[in-house]
Amino acid sequence: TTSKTWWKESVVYQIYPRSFNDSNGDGIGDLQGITQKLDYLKELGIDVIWLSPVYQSPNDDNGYDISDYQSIMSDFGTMEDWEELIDQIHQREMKLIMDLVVNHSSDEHQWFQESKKSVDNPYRDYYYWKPGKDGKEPNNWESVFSGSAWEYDENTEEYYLHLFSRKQPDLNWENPKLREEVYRMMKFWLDKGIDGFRMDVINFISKAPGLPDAPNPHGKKYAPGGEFFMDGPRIHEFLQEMNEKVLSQYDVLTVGEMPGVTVEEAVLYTGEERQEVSMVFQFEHMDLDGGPEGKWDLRPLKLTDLKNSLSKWQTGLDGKGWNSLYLNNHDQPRMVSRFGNDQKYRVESAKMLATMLHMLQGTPYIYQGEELGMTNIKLDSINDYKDIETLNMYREKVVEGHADEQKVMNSIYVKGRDNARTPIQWDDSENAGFTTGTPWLAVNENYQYINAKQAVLDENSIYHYYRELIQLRKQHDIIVYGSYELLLPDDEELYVYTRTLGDEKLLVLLNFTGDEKTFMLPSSISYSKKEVLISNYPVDVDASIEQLGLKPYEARVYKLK
Ligand code: TEU
Ligand code: CA
Repeated sequence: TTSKTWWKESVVYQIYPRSFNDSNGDGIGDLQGITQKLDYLKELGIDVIWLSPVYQSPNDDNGYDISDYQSIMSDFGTMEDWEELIDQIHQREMKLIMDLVVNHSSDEHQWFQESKKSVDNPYRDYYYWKPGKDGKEPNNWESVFSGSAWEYDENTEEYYLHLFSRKQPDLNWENPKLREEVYRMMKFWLDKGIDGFRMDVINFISKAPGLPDAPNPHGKKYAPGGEFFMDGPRIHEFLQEMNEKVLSQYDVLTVGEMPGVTVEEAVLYTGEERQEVSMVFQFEHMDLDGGPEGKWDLRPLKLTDLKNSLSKWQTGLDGKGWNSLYLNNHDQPRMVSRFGNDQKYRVESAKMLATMLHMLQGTPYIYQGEELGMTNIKLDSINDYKDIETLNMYREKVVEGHADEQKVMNSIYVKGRDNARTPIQWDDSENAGFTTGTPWLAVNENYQYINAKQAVLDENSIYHYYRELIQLRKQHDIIVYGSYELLLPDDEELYVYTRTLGDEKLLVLLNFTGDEKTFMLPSSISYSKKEVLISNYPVDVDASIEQLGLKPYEARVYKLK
């Protein structure tokens, strides 16, 4: 059964600080810039802000490489700026969750600096150090950011593990001293008043003993070792310990980012009696348009795959755990470019996708700019890109591997993380009002007509549609707690589902195409009263719903009784 909890009824808004709002003209978004925009977020109606990392960092991976967990990145401001920010958030009755990045630190963290000094340094076991095997790396694992997951260090003649960049050495959670340090650091932030954590790749922290080689059927130089570090042997033990020692003493929202997590594992992570995390970010629906070679191996999305996947998570966690709902974040392309139509039907399809997500069971996350219908970008040259994943992949494939440049650039246009990281488009002035200086990453040139100022003034904008969706969640328990059922499972054009709570039903109708489509109400659905809760086209509320026409990318939600 599902208990009622504030974090189930909340809508979360993610801020990627570097790209949100620059207050001092250095081209980089910052904490004071965020504070200036809090009224905008309050007006939108969101309950919780998730702040991507703002800690001291050399920015090899834009703050996901932390060199000091208890101080603020100077590019973003000071601890006083941060205290002002949380204070202003709380004054507006919103909450703040912070990013917890403890699968790895920066190689510039003091722990790592000590660790690399000698094999018997007290910090040596804070990380994974190993001697080479036959003059090569200790195993064949591939880094998520290309190349080997091991880096050789001449000083002690050993390798250290880094699942991400070589400036992100993996922390060794087998070491109880490291765990205690992490718990102390978490308490530091919780005692400063934060309302929870988003936990970066938290299901990677327990590695299989011995770190065995990954299967490598195609005889490549390196191979993905996921099965030896995703949902590893001690992961539930570590999370329960973290909960017992830290989280249980606070009333918090925790969301574990978990690539590769299955529904069965998610039931364990989010089952309330198990005391691990509130919810997880799963990746299944993000992987449907990638092929066997991974995200850059482009595949067209089949709507039935998306429906099957979301339905599995909806029914699999109902009454057993809790879903998080997202289509965007700082690692993913813009949803309207990816799943909708970012040209002729940009507004309609963005609203349709938002309807799909916000009517599901779970806690919805909005990524900055999503509420404006911001789109992907195409920058002319690889030199205009900043993301380390993109740059490393390009180097490996084009510079070293001699792959077709145009093909690789095309995969970057479709999937590159910088699509999500272009500066927020506040208005139609220079640099979209993001900065008075030179933005750290190009502004999308469509800011002249896609921007917050326009959206707030236009009552038919995507922004106002999000406001409406958020308000509806506050008014109708069924949106939060109702059970999900998929209709028309084999339809490649329409996504139709119901939610049920007591004697009420929601009927959610979504047209995923640019054409008009007809919907026939299945005879299994009976009702005596109907009401339109929201739609992205004008609707004749009295018209019969036994058979109805749906316009291009139309979304419509009925409440039936
Ligand atoms: O992302 C985890 C992760 O696996 C991503 O690398 C994701 O799979 C990839 O971006 C999709 O191509 C988290 C953070 O969200 C990401 O920004 C960090 O780069 C990464 O961890 C390392 O901290
Ligand atoms: Ca700045």
